[in-house]
Amino acid sequence: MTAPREGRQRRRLTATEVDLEVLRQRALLVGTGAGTHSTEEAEASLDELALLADTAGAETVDRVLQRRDTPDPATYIGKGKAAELRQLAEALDVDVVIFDDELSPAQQRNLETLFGRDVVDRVALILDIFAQHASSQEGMVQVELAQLRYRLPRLRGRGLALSQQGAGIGTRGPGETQLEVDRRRILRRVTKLERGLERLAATRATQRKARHRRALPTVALVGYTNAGKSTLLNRVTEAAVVVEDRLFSTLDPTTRRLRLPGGEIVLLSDTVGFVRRLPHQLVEAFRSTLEEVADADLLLHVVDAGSSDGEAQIAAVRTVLREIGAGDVPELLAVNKVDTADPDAMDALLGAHPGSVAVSALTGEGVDKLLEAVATRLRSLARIVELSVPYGRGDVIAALHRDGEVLVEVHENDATRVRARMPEAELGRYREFVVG
Ligand SMILES: Nc1nc2c(ncn2[C@@H]2O[C@H](COP(=O)(O)OP(=O)(O)OP(=O)(O)O)[C@@H](O)[C@H]2O)c(=O)[nH]1
Ligand SMILES: [Mg+2]
Repeated sequence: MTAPREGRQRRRLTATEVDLEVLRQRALLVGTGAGTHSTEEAEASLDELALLADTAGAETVDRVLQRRDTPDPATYIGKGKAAELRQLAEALDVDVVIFDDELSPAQQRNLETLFGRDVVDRVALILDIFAQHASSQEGMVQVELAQLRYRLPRLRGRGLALSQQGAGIGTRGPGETQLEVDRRRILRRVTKLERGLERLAATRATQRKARHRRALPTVALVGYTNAGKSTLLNRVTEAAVVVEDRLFSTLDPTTRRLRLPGGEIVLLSDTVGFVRRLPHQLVEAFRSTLEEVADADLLLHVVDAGSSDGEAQIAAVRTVLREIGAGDVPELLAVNKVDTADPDAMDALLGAHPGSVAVSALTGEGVDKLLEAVATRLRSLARIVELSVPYGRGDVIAALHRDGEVLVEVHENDATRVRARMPEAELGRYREFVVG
């Protein structure tokens, strides 16, 4: 790890952060074109990397786009290019070289040796930001787990931060290397964190079930990081979620009750924002948080119309949604920041996405219309109905379980009373049993 530059303030780091941290370092960004199909897309990804680097506290001094279809197994980029980059890094006196893709442990090691500087990849950078922003117990556990899973294969020859805390009496067997000790310690820690997360996930699942029993429809805010999800939640509910002009402000889900214009009460929840190629270690670690999204009745997808690549952000969000099993949840698109966005960009997004609504979460413009649209969509999706089914009509009860979601089933004197969430389309078949 490079020594801190003089006069630069450094925050105290946790052991797991030490070799990921890129705070206030001079950074050289290397675009790789990974996962992109054109130079423009690769540039957009590199723009995003610059934002991520900035959020992590690094200062981007230069950026190079080095497209490569098949990465070199040893150094990712070719040997000649690597030598050029080394010269550039030296000339610019950078502390860290950040690659816009995931590097294999060997590639990272080789590049560090070659450059004589820290080399960080996109995954480590995003993990670092998450580590800085996590504040809840669950959030911190999720991030640490993702970091450890990332670090484990990269242990060899790295700082071995954990070993610096002392291996402890009794942990070192005869002939055992420090590396093995470290690996075992990390594995134990991973297991412990996983257990902790399972418990937290179970609590979350219980809460979710309780919400289901109350039969309130749930709407999940999703979207690219910095799109304005938390601002919108704050605008329409009494929530006081932190809003900031930086990436990944929100890591922990917040849920609030919201009264729609028609009087229906729904639960609206805010959650972590997405980016292109969200590291799989994070998606894995945040699975229980993201399940809230997959479980929602409706997704309110917020897109920042002021960003230069709104469409690409929408696509990136949908990719992550599919990854977390939320690809089939109905979605309503809120085209946000109408107060400042370029009207042409606004129109393009609205035109390309029928049913989308223009809003400003900041000024409140269009928000009433958006809530109307949410209410209409929810009504078209499912209704919560009370039915009274005479004993002897077990076939109807079975059909209800098949067609809808039975929320409550109570046995009364001469009939079973059922509260169920049903798609509007199926409702007609049960008309004669509906009460109230
Ligand atoms: N001009 C304008 N700015 C907005 C609007 N909505 C949000 N913002 C700004 O956009 C930035 C990000 O807003 P957030 O609400 O934190 O965005 P988010 O989607 O929750 O972001 P993450 O939690 O980081 O994923 C803040 O600076 C907001 O003030 C809007 O309608 N108009
Ligand atoms: Mg937020």
